[in-house]
Amino acid sequence: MTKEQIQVPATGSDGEMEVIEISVEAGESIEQDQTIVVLESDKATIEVPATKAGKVEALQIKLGDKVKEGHVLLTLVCDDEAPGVKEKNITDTEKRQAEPATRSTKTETEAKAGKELEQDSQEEGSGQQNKNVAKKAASETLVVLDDLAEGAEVHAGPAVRKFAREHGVDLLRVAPTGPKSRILQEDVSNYIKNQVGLVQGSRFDHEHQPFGMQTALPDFKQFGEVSISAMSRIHIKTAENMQRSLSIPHVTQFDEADISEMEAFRQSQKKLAEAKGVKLTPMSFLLKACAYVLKTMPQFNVSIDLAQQQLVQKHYIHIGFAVDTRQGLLVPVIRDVDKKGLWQLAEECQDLAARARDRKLKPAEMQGACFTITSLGSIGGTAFTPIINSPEVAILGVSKAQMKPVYDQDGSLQARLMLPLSLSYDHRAVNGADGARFTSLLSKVLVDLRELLL
Ligand code: CAO
Repeated sequence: MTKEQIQVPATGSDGEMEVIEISVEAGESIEQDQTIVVLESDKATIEVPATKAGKVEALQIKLGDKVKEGHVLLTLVCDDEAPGVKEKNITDTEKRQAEPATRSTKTETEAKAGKELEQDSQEEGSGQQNKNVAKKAASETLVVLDDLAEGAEVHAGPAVRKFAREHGVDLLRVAPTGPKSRILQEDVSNYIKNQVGLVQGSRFDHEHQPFGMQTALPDFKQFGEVSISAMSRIHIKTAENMQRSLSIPHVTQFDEADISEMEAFRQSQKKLAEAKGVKLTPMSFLLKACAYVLKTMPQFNVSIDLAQQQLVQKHYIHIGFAVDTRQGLLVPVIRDVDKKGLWQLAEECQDLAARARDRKLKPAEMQGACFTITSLGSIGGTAFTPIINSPEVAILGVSKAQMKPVYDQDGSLQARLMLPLSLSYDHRAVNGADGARFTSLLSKVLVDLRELLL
């Protein structure tokens, strides 16, 4: 057994540094590279790691002390085989397995092992070494963690960590924008700004935090083979929009419409459709029916501006519809749907969907929608919860129509073609009763086409 004194290392700072954090206690078994104290100079925050593993015999400093290079921080009792340390680690691991750790436990463990000695300006040089240390700690703690984010690594310099600590920010929640996925101070600032914005109801700052509360990912290679590819621009844009829409309080109202008559009518028009070179699918009927309901219930044709505490009522009816393309989801918009007939809607729908798939849509053709329809009807499923296309306040999801046994008004059982509807709406703009009224009216209109055809 030997005794080691751990001193303030060369930091590049001539002046005194204040002890702002003591990360270990007398009697504690510590590992090599674990942070023992955090010092603050007038230029930077420096985390001092243990140069060896061992048991802390005595601390030679206290909080607020002013120290310089060479100042003794603590005395360590070291053993070449460090049995005490091993024993302590096993006990700790067993204890943690018995009681699942919280995120803060993980953050603390990871933070301790991943600390860097040098100042922020010198970080990149020894980045790999620190990364390895952090990796080691992360894999040691993985066993006790129960979600993906818990296995994640955080790469951030001491000043950034201190800044995050001071503001109560969990770095696992901050999207890094620095080189090699490092979290910069401005990432933490932007995260705080976004959180404050969310609480105060103002807009999300997408320019600086495109994916909002993105948590750092674990190294998936530790679980098996992976390959990495870049996201397409459309995919990135969709992900950003979805993230923005996540802050909307969604409610989804489910309903069914009996479209047996509508389908009979559609089939009766097939020959004419062929002659016209147009495909008349349920989509044209849905567009027309939604336009009718939006006109009848204008509370669904608004956008809310919480920052200004205003409702923007639209007096036009433009409806977007989701198109599944190889590059990702696109939402072209059909203008003035209420003023167009079924054939014109079918033609426009077909043209826009084809150009979306050929990447020939102009940006203006994907703007200005009041409402969106997303149809998975040709694919399958019985219901889903569509995500509102902000700043719209509602979206209709349509699933596959199925023949079902339904009792009619006389109580006799009939085979009817039922279309599942899933309406998601923004509960800040629309109340639940209106949500149910919307789908009831929509079903009624789809059952009795006279409203649409007149
Ligand atoms: N129930 C049963 N059958 C349906 C249906 C429904 N709800 N909707 C469409 N169909 C049928 C059509 O009638 C057509 O059959 P017929 O040739 O016998 O008439 C067949 O399915 C194929 O239709 P389609 O897909 O070519 O045309 P569409 O107008 O129904 O849909 C479009 C067009 C662009 C909406 C669709 O092709 C598409 O891309 N859908 C996916 C949208 C999507 O990905 N949404 C998810 C967004 S959220 O992640």
